[in-house]
Amino acid sequence: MATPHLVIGNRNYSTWSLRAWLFLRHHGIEFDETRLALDTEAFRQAIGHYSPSGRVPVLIHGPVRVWDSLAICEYVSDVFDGVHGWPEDPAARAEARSAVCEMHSGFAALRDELPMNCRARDRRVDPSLQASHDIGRIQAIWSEMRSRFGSGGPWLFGRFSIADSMFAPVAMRFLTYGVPLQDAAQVWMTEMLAHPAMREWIAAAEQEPEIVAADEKG
Ligand SMILES: N[C@@H](CCC(=O)N[C@@H](CS)C(=O)NCC(=O)O)C(=O)O
Repeated sequence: MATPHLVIGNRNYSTWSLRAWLFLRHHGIEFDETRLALDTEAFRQAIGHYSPSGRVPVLIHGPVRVWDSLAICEYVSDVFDGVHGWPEDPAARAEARSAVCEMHSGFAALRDELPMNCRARDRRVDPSLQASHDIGRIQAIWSEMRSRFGSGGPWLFGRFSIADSMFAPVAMRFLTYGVPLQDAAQVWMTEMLAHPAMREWIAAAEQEPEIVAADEKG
């Protein structure tokens, strides 16, 4: 099988890149990587060569091109042995998909007002009503998934799933902006931030020189 090639953006800021990268890394899949710094002329010149949407992440695997983070996680689950993207149980699976779709298509206020900034700590923002609602809703998802489906392991559905990858950048945001969490949500967040692949990502983000001014808040 060809070695997959993942094209990502800045580790410090690119949440969608982190989701796909973490999923591959968690499952020990070997892959080549190209990093294109967001919001640069180099990005604009190179991205069309890799991604039909002009966005990252994109996974290239032989003749296959997958240009969306969720689609990458699902593709990897489909083609690599031993990768289980979703819980087996149909009820858990349906709820995992619902939570992932809610993340993938929603929480716009949170994403806008509390951008991921892996190397920043002790930032403070005053979230709007809508962003506060997003924060509450995400905590409720984490707590509920852990209490109803998490008995088989430390992750949202016990075993690590696409849902954990999809919410990983939110854990990063809550750390940066010091968002206080309830117990069960805090436990999952602590587990996620201690994941060896997350630590690897954060350490590499800390070495990046680029600054995207629009994502420097608080
Ligand atoms: N729905 C896409 C979103 C991808 C996306 O918006 N990526 C951002 C970086 S995190 C991007 O490529 N921005 C570059 C641009 O729009 O020029 C996914 O899930 O992969």
